[in-house]
Amino acid sequence: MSPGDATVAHAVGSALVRCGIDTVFGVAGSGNFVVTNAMVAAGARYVAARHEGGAATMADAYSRISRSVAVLSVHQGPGLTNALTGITEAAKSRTPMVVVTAEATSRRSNFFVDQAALAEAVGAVPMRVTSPEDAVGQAAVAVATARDERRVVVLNLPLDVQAREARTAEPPALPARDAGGADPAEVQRLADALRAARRPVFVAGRGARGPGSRAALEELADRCGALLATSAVAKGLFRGSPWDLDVSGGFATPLAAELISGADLIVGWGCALNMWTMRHGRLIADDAVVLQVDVDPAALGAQRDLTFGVVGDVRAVARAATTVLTQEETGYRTPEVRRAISERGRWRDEPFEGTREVGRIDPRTLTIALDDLLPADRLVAVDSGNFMGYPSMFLDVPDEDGFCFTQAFQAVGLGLATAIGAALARPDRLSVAALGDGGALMGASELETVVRLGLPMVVVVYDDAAYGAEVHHFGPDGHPLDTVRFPETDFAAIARGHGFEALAVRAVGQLEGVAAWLAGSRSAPLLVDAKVTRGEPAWWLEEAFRGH
Ligand SMILES: Cc1ncc(C[n+]2csc(CCOP(=O)(O)OP(=O)(O)O)c2C)c(N)n1
Ligand SMILES: [Mg+2]
Repeated sequence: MSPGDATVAHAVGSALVRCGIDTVFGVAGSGNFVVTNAMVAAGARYVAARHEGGAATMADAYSRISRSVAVLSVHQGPGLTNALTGITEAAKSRTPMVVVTAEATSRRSNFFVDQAALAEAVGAVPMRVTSPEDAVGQAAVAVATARDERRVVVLNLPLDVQAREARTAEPPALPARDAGGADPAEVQRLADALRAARRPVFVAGRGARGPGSRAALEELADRCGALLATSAVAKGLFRGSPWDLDVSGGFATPLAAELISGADLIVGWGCALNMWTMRHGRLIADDAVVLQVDVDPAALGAQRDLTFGVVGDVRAVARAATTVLTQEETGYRTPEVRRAISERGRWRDEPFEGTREVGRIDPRTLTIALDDLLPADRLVAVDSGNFMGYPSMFLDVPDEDGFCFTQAFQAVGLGLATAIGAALARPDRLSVAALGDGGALMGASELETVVRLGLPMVVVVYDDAAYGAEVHHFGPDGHPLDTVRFPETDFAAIARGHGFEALAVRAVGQLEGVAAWLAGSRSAPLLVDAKVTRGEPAWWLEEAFRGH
């Protein structure tokens, strides 16, 4: 017995683990110490982050790649407010996550803030443990809500309730929600539309990342002759298919953009078809039929006007539609299209002229060289900024678990924590964090975490010594740019100080250091401070600013 074992805090912690939680991310303070230790005692793995913002995004990324409910544990008040950006990203992305947070009992406490209102404000579901009698059941409901409704639940643990004597109880068995089989009439309508289409394109999103969805979508696409694309969050889903167009939207290759805009029918599968994925609608032909399939009725048409929507789970609806379409159609799958995809399906196939600047490397040249060097079995996490398209477009990934894109809130600074959480979910893969210099410094508190956890990770900083996004957006109009430009930062020295191996890269030849690290023991992580050219804005940036 440890002190605190008889308390409500302990009972809640062990109940969460009995409900299936295996990993907890957090920063331990007095208010969440007992509940966190109870989770560890019950068998959960605890990952200590150095900032709650890092912990929140690690939990989010871990959940996305492991497809399990993650737990974030934070101290009352500032522990929760520090985590809010990451919680908002997770809530917007429908990540199943439980935030276990202590809660100040008295308004006189410095730590007091209206935590339920904070949760509500960022799209999370506030819950509270209210008594020893109900504590275990309330913990179980929090996990079930996160899991079945794909929500972020903020489970408040008031300090006075935490300290009370627990009533022992097993968490109630909560039935899992129905997997979302669709109305047969809606499936028929979908099948009819697919049969009538001459040039159908499927765009799969986050809701298509579940087990079995790829196979179900490919089978249906075979029946109607559809080409296959994804939104950025599902990048890699159709890797290996000859009909894979890769990502639709700002990161789409010229060929993918041309083929998607030539479609006469587009189906968003677990995909909102939002302004990013559809380039503000420009990728949709005026007379194209636009359909959407989603488990959540409220998601249908929320981002885009539809011809019609179908409520249901992606895999279930795709399978049901496949049974209706008995005959295979050529659809969009002509020999010319297949050849074009094989010849021009990747960004690397597009010729470009690198920008030149003394002592600096073009970001495309850099990324293509890294793509050649890094093992194919990789997991790429990307931060936000002008640079972000280069790793997203030029680093190939093996499947949908090879890419973790925490960009629903478009926050700078989440990239490193994303790579850490994803790496813990897939330790068999090389995790690659692609960051701007701004995002790297914003998330730098977790550099120590990478080293402490012994993660053999590669961190690439696209270092232009600036908030490049702002420089390129405002610079051409003659605005003063002193607020968004910075002196050179020696990221290699910062990283070495944490225990990384590190090198600065100004030319392709200097990437030999990366090859040497890959061939070595990888006992310390590697940071590459790539001093990138600053002359040109990235071509997706204009798109980004249109979305404000
Ligand atoms: C948390 C947060 N703060 C500010 C912004 C606005 N913003 C968007 S991109 C950017 C610059 C990021 O700089 P860096 O990481 O160096 O990438 P770069 O644009 O230079 O490639 C900023 C400040 C944001 N999106 N999120
Ligand atoms: Mg920068």
